[in-house]
This record gives sequence, structure tokens and C-alpha cells, in this order.
Amino acid sequence: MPVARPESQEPRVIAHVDMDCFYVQVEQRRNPDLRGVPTAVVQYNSWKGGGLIAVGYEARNFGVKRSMRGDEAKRVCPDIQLVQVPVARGKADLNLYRSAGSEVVAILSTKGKCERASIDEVYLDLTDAAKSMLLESPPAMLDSIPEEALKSHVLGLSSGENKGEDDVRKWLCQPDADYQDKLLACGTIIVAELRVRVLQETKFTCSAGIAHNKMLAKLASPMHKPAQQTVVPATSVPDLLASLPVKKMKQLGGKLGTSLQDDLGVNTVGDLLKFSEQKLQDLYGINTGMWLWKIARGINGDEVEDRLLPKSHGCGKTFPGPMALKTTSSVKQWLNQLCEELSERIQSDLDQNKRIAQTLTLHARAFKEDELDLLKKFPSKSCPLRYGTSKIQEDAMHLFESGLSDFLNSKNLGWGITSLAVGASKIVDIPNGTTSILKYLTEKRTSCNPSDCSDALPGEPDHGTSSISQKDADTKSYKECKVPFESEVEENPKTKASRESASDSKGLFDRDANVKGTILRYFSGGCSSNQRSTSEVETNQLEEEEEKISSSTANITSSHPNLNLNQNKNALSENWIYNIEEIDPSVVDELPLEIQREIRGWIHPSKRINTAKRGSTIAHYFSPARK
Ligand code: DCP
Ligand code: CA
Ligand code: CA
Repeated sequence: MPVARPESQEPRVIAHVDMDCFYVQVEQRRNPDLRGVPTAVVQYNSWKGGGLIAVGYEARNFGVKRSMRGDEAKRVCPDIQLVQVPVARGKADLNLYRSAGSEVVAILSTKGKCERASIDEVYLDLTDAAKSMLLESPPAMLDSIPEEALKSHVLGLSSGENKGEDDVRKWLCQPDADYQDKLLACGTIIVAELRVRVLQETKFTCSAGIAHNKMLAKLASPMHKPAQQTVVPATSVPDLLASLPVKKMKQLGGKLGTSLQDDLGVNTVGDLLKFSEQKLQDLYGINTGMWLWKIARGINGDEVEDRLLPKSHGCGKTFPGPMALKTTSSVKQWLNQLCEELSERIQSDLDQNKRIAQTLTLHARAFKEDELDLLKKFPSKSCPLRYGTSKIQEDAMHLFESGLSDFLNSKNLGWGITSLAVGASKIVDIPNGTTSILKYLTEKRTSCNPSDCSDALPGEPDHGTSSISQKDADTKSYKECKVPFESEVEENPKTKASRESASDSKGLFDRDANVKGTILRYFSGGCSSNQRSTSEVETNQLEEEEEKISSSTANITSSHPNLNLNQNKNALSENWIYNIEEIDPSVVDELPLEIQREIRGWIHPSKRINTAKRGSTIAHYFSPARK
């Protein structure tokens, strides 16, 4: 249920930036012949021409929609170019799009706190940048206002929305504006400049919403697409919300929105103004009631998180109709593929960003012979994540078997899997100084002198300081103390290459009993008791660990929606939580549609207002004539 966060008393300037027809733009940059031509990106599945996942604006003009398949798109737009999403391991490979998104984030994050909200969108907190601009070079003092800023759509400006550049100029420079509007004007210019930079440096266009909070910025960014920006002054909020259908509001897309419509006759967010806070709290509880009262007034205290990296990683594949997987061995084969990709991604996250994922989750969609059975859904399952492709594969298979057993209610029934996905979540930074801890562990194994590395022995998190810098530790201590990595049973060559090129810190996560009392404690959550070693040199320990894993089905816990599950009560000394809030919307986008629908049911994401308009400075990139 939604909770109202306390809002800051000081006015803030928040932007939401979303790339236009993102995958299409990435493909158009790869192949400039596609520029200005109706284009769509299709899924890896040739059935009826493949499902469309991104549609360019030229194709939208012909009525092509994302819900169509390639064949249908060809019917409504015979000239459409259908580009197949890149493929690896028999499924879509989104790395190209992910890294294109990172290029944009690198630019947008230069002006303030930046939260990567999905593969193609970010929130920015530009309050400080706007305050500095207001002090040093307010809009009225500028020699010229950037053209892109003058193209902004300022909601509520005079009677119409976009009264032309002169009106926007006046609004940006008005001397008698209140402080929050002045800050917003600065934010408008900053965002326009950022968008121009994004276009110059990446060749991608984006659209933006600029407002005093995240909720309003997110509502505004799709209002004028592609390649335009929309500003929401505080005075325009009542009109905006008065016409906003409740179901379009974040967290009102599901049951709560339906109840507001059916039980209270509330059709727009503004209709909520009729109800007192007390009444809403009586009806929906204290938190939700307060949240509803606030959103009716456009109040939202959510902070922009300082997060450029995803909260989780996930990959999945569907097996529609006759392709359904009906044997454990076929599930295993596909699960191995998915786990291989997941493993590569978490390894590279570890190498590049020094972050580790703690929870492995398996989602599936399934059918079974006994339709009368009460448990219709295949339960999602989670367990502590162990690094190493073969371990992830093994654990995912355990999770699958556990889920299947629950799903079938231990009956011997026929079944089929129509969708499979694995995810890695609860990702945490390795604290500063951890390299020293790794060095310590490594030394213990190699009989190096521990005193060399005793400056940051493991222990409590606040011991995580080191006199050795991260770089020094990587280059120096590993050279000194490096031990051969105990190889995986079936290590992926790519993983191996990336592992060998980096510090071998990750190897420690799946091999050493010493880890349990030390480094994993750092990362909370008691994962350690479910860690297993495959080290051939540690037979005793392996046996001991095998015993533990044989009871790991007891550790495997269902992750049903809407619950923060307190898991592994019996098996783990410390409990750990699988939290719905840890699911990253960008990762959900990457999962098979069937699974997306289920997860979206848990997290109630927002839907966008579809009010695309055309024609502006950056927008001319979409004019059909351009080649
Ligand atoms: N995507 C996907 N499957 C979905 C939704 C989106 O694979 N069900 C991918 C393709 C999109 C990208 O994510 O290009 C971003 O999604 P958006 O919803 O932001 O849509 P677009 O960027 O394509 O278009 P718009 O200009 O409307 O934002
Ligand atoms: Ca987009
Ligand atoms: Ca988006």
C-alpha cells in the first residue's frame, strides 16, 4: 500500500527524463539508413512477425502500436522496417540498450542527484543547480535563453498550454515570480541544456517533465513527446490533477484505483479533493488515506535516490503454446541459459561497480492437468545467491523443483511451463576497505603474513576503512597474495575471461568457509549459512556444506506478492527479507510479458498519459523527411 513520505519544506526542482522510442533510436544510431523511416524493434520470436517492443514515432503516425505483431504492423504500414532485437543464448540480449542508457545517464547525472529509474529513464534532483543558477545567472540576466528552453510547454501558462516562445520567455524571466517558480524556471533551462547535450553526444532525443516533486515530473514527461519538455508550476497542479484519471496515477492502476472509482465515484485524482483526510483514512487506513489526501493536492515527498545502477538484475523467456516446457530436463536446459546470463551480469556488476547481489529469485508461469487445484500460480521462490554460474544454475533448479512441488501440491500431475525468469536482487555495495578484507582472507589461504594486511581486518561494518586505497589493494595486495581460483565445474569461458581480468574478489564469495564469519557478515542477511564451496581442496568442508544444501529446500522460501517475507527462519541464523520494493521496474521491463504482468500486479506501476504532440527544436529529428 502506498505511504506518504514527509515532503521537504523547501521547494525542490525535480525532473523526469524519458528517452523517446528508445530501442528504435538505438537501432537508428546503429544503422542511420533507418533514420526518418518508420521503424519498430521486434522481439526474438518469428511467430506472426514477432511482437513489437518499441515503435518509432514515424511508424506511430501510421497507427502502428506496441501491442501489434510484425505482420499486423506491416499491414498498417507496409514500409515499416522491423529490426529484430539482438539475440544471445536463444533470447533477447538487451546489453546494447542497457549501455546506450548508461551513456545518457552519464550526461544527465552531471547536474545533480540522479536516479536511474528504468532502462531509459531517470529522475534528477536539480534543486542545488537551480539555486546556484538563480544566484549567479538567473534567466533574466542571461544574454539569450537557450532555444530548447523556449520550446518548453509550461502548464497553465495563460489560458492555453503553449502560448509560444515569447510567453515562455516572459514566464522564465518574470521578475515578480515567487521563489519556487523562479527555481523552476532555472530548472527548465538546465534540463533543456542537458537534453541538447544528450542529443549532441549520443544522438538520442528524450523528453522531460520538470516540477517540484517526482510524481508531478513523471506525470509531465510523456505529455509532449517526442523530444520536448513540460513544466509544471505549482499553480497548474489543481487543473492537471482535475483531469487526470485515477488509473493513470502511480499506484492507483490496481485495486485501490478500482475501489476509488467503484466505491467513491472518484474518476480523476482531483475528485479526491472532496474527501477529508479523516474520511480517506477511515476508508483506507491511516497511511493510504494520508497518501491519497496528499496526491489529490499534488504533494509528494519521495526523494530522488542517488542511484545510477539497477537495483536488481533479471532475465527470462516465454514458451508460448506448443513451446511450453514439459520436462524437468528441458526446464533445466533453459534455466541454465538464463542463469548463465544472470551470472555474467552480476559478475560484471561486481567487477565494474563493486556490488554484490544477495538474493536469487525464480519466477515461472505454469499450467497443470488438475485445473480444480487451488494453487493456480507457480509460486516465486528465493534463496541466498551464491556467485558462480554453476552454483546459480544449481540453486535455480532447486528453486524450480521446490516451486513445482508446491504448485502440484505434491501430486503426480502433468504440467507445462510457459515462462521462466531468474533475478538477482538485494544488491549492496562492497564497503570501502573490503579489498583489505579480501586480502586478509586470501592471505590466510596462501599463508601470506596476515600482518601485511591487518589494517582493516573484518568485523563490524564500521571497521571498513583501510589505509590501502581500493586501487592499491587491487593491484598490490592481490599480486602479493593471489591464490589460484578454484574453477567452477562448468565455467563459462566469457565469465572466466572477465574474472581473470579483474581482481578475484568474487571467487571468495563461493569458496571459503572463512568468508562466512567475515565478509558475508558484512553484507548482512545471513547468506553465509547457505553458501557452498565447490573447492576440491576442501573436502571436509564440502561435505559439511553439502549437508547444509541438502536441507536447502527448507531454506528456499516462497516469495509471494505483497509480502515482505521473513525468510529462512529455521535454517539461517539471521533472517533476510525479500522485499517487493527491491524490484527494479527496469528489470521488470526485461522479463517475459506474462511475468511482467504478475509482478506489476504487486508493485502497481504507473501508466502514462498519451498526449503526444509534434514540432520543436529537437523534435524535428522525427520529421519523416529527415534522412
Ligand atoms: N520495452 C520492452 N517491453 C515493454 C516495454 C518497453 O522491451 N513491454 C523496452 C522497449 C522500449 C524501452 O523499453 O524502447 C523503453 O520503454 P518505454 O515505455 O519508455 O517506451 P519507448 O521509449 O519505446 O517509447 P516512448 O517514446 O513512448 O517512451
Ligand atoms: Ca521511453
Ligand atoms: Ca520509459
